[in-house]
Amino acid sequence: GMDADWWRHAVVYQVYPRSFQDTNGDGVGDIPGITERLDYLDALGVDVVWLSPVYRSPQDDNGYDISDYYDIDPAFGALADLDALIAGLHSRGMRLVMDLVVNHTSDEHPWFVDSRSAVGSAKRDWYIWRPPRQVPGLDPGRPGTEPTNWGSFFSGPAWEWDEETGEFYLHLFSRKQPDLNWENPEVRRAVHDMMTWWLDRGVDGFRMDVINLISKTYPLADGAQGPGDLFGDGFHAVANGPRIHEFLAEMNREVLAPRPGRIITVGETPGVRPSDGPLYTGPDRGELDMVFQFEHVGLADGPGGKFDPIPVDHVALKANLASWQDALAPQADPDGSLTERGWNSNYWDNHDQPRAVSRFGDNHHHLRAMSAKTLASILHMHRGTPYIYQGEELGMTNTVFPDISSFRDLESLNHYRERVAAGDDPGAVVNSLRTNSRDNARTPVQWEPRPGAGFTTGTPWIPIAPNADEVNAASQVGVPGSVFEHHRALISLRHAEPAMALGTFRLLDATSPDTWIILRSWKGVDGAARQLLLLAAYGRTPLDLTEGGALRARLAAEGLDLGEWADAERVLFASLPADQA
Ligand code: ISL
Ligand code: CA
Repeated sequence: GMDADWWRHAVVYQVYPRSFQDTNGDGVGDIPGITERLDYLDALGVDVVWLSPVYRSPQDDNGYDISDYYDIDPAFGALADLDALIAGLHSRGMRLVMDLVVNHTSDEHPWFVDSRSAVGSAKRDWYIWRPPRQVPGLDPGRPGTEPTNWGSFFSGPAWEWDEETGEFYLHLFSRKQPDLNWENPEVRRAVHDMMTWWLDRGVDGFRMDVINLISKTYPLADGAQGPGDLFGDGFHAVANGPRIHEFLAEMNREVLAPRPGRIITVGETPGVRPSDGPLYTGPDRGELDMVFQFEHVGLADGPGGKFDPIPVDHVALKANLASWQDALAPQADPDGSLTERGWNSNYWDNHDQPRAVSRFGDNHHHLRAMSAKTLASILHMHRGTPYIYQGEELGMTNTVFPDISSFRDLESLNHYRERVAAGDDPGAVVNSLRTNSRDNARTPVQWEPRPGAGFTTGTPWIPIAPNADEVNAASQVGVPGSVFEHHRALISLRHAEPAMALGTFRLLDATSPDTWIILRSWKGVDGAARQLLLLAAYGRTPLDLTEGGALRARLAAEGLDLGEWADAERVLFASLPADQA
């Protein structure tokens, strides 16, 4: 019996099933493996498990290409295994969020098989088909006759030619992920029915894959294409489109609203800006509880995109997260009470991002754990629901890729093929993939220091990172000072301390590249007041907190007197070097 806003106090843990725990030695993680590890998740203290897709799928994009929304892929188990997982979670007071991938299906989904069978198929209009562009001298279907100049997210054009019916279909992702046509009310109804079926089965919510791409801007039109670009930019024609809020409000009315208080929803929304936050997540809007923004992770992309990585500017990173805090800050009413205008979801890591400790911290041996703990403290001190990606709670790092054969992700492999075909040096392309490849996040969870890392007794589908003997759960659970115990302490603090979940947010010393200082303030209805202060060193320079020091003076100029905190009941020092703590 938690309140309707229970998810504002919750911590979500993402499981990428393929890499979490294998139980049958085939090298692929499975649902029984998750169930076996529930006591571990319970010990960590998380409230919700978000499960990346386990539906039946040809696995072109590791399950983000679904061929049957009502069944489990045999690689992961069966429906009965999912029922057992739900029961195991619920008996421990945890909930299950399923991934909902409905911008596209697999090309092997019966809907698409029907749709491509004939121009006159009853399901033709469930996907986005267009005749070829008429180009003098080019046969229909040849490169250059695509309906628009858009590239797909996974290299190559966003259109695939269908010889049989003489038209192209749209696929923003791989050619095995055709986009559904959300303009068609039958499509929307089919998705709503499917969601209801899963809720009736006991799942507690949805993480909605690229949900802000479901409304396209019609007529579909060419996007900007710079000199040297292989394709034009279709993103602006498909992101946050004209009917997106209508579609989400309809879904909410049909599926979610009838189950008030129980369901948690988070939309994955690349390209949203802070001003979009209240539109997607405002309590008065009836759309989603939260959205994932991408601006902060985008700070690591260079001019050439994610495979042209640049070091993250720390001051810009702080500023970006603070801008989201401001955009979704509660409104203070005349009587002093606060009205929520939306809610943030806060993350460093997921299955599409390289490991946070490598990207935003320092993964070298002597700084790795301290970096991971500092990042965890910073994440938790932002207002909003924190999302932890499997292995993040252990400080897992990016892996080492000896050559192209150690990559598995189609995004990396397609990019390699495309760039090499365009004449780039193969070694240089591999090098460009190393920092930001999604495979960094997808190496198996490191449970124990032994062959297979406790993940599998067989051959893992992707190589285990070489530091598994050093970085693993066995050496951290119950060990004071470990990254795992730091996460556990932060989660339990969030549950106990209303200022952590609900307090207002203030960033101090915003322009310093060496600090990350956050003040959270909360007032209860009975007048009780609580404050939490995070003083984190970011980078290699320890904080100088001495009286008369420059930092104290800067904070004093912003109205924060550190002297008043000298005997504070609880000061959360985020993993300062031992001599400072
Ligand atoms: O990592 C990305 C590619 O550079 C992102 O653009 C990513 O593709 C985007 O965030 C959408 O991600 C989601 O949908 C994809 C799937 O591959 C990702 O794993 C999923 O999180 C298509 O379903
Ligand atoms: Ca398995």
